[in-house]
Amino acid sequence: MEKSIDNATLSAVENAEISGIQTVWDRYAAQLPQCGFGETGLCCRHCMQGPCRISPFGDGPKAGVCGANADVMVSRGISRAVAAGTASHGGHAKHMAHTLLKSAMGEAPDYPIRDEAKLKAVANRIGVNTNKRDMKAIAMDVATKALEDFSEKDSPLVCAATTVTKGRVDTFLKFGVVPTGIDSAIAESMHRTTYGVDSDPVNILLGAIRCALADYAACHMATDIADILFGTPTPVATRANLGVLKKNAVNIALHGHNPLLSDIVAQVADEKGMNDKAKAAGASDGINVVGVCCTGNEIMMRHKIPMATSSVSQETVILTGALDAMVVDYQCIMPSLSGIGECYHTQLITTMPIAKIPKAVHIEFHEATAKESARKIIETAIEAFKKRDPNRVNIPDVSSTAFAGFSTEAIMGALSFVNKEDPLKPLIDNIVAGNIYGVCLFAGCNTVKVTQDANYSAMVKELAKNNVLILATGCASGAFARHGFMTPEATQKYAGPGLKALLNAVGQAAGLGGPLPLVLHMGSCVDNTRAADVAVAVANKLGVDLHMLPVVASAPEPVTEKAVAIGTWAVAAGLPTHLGVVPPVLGSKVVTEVLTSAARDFFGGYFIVEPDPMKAAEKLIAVISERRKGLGLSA
Ligand code: MSK
Repeated sequence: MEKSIDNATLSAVENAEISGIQTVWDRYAAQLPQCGFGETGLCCRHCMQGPCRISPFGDGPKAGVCGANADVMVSRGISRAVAAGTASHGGHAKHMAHTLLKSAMGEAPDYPIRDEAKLKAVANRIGVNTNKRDMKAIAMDVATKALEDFSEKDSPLVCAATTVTKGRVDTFLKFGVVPTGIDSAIAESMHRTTYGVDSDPVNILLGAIRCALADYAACHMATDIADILFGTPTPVATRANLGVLKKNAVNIALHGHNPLLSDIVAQVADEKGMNDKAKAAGASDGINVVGVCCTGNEIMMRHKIPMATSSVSQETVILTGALDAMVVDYQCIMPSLSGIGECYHTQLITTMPIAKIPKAVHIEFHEATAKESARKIIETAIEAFKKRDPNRVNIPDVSSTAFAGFSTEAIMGALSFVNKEDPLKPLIDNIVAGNIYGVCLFAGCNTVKVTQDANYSAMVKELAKNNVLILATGCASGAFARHGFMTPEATQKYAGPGLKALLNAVGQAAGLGGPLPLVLHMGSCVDNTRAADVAVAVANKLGVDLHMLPVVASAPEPVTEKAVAIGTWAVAAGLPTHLGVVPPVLGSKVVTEVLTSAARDFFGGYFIVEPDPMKAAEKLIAVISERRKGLGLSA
């Protein structure tokens, strides 16, 4: 299997091979064949009488020591993955909410409220009085209400209940999956899946859905507060891929998820004093900040900062020999970065107390002294630059233009150039007329288990050809950005006639002089809720619920537990959701059947597991066709 279809990735990996440096692909090869019990979800380590395992072929024991059968093991395993994903998004969201509170209390001077309109919109939505109140008072109440969503309370989470359709709320109430606290939902999932608690696989899965809806609330909260503190994204043009590194600059990569640190580093990197220091050290182009993974998405859409690469290829940025510092916050950061950094002059810098890596320099980040930390980080990178070996610099000359920053507000803004009074009308009219056949949200990661980016590339071409409007977040965004799919040129090249006409009409009306990009960049992983907001607005306008819309989701290369949580809430929201990698559930017929079929009877959404990208695109088009028929539209 080819490692990647990205020439920049392949070039950097070749550098590694020449230098005898192991990458993620080598470590994957060393793991093969991977454990068949684990791959099918049939191993359990939840107690010390284990580990237990059940053969997926039916030979050997039919249950673990406690009597947990295959259905119990698999449902408990997947439920714990959802809980871990929710804990990650919950931790991120809580960090944002605490910072908003500190900002309101005057304890975080580097975090002023940058988007007052968004603050008021969120406040009005969650029931905070905005009438004649100052921004700090409103922010205090918004942050307090957000933080209340973490512990158990006797009403649904405001960040979820106020952002979905009435029909969804009724469905969630009917099946008893309304979470009453983000942290309490995680705790409940861990409790019910521990030794000797819930052993009904369907009940366990309903618990997982309840936890996944808490994940949705956390994601929405994180996005809302990021917009309040750093501004709601608007479209910007930038570049993506390793070619964005500069030979004559101090190159700093910001990697992870939370914009609290990266946004400040991006601001400080623009300071003249910092650039003068870099130049004095011999970097004639000053400081060059680039992004990796979702932190990369956050700074790309708010600061036009170029994206170097995404998840699976994160090591390649160091392998160019031109990276002076890799600065990480939390999530999706490979521990291997420290060892690879040691093979070069690259300084790995950790910043969060919960995410330290041995041998990295730890510059702990605090909101009260954010700019001070950012300056220290940049000075550390400048010191590392002085140790760079110019003979080892090998930056692949590969990068693509990428337009980023299509927040919900930006999409509505662009549509309002076509119809000021009723911005959704052009979108809905085109869906009804069949010019837009349906909508697909691409989300999720890159994985070593498939050729990097191959699924994304094949699927987007096929769907766009069939007039499916494409939205993207997370490392899916990174893949499309690196391959030039986030450009007007890609629209001209790949869009079917109906899709091309709409993207062109909106782009022209918005004064872009050409069409909108083929793939609309909506942000990081937590920003999947931006896409949900668009779908909810369309559903409300049409007077239908989400499970009736010709809208689908796809994670062609999922990796993390966060992706499991997001996929689960997408299904609960009523979306048919494609996975390009088989999750560890095949050991249980009951779990496989619930996730791929029965979930549809409950929520309207379900998982479609299809590793072949062309077949996956065909299946998604068939689902869209079925939904169109259900709405009485041409199929
Ligand atoms: S960074 S969760 S590898 S999308 Fe959000 Fe990428 Fe997946 Fe992490």
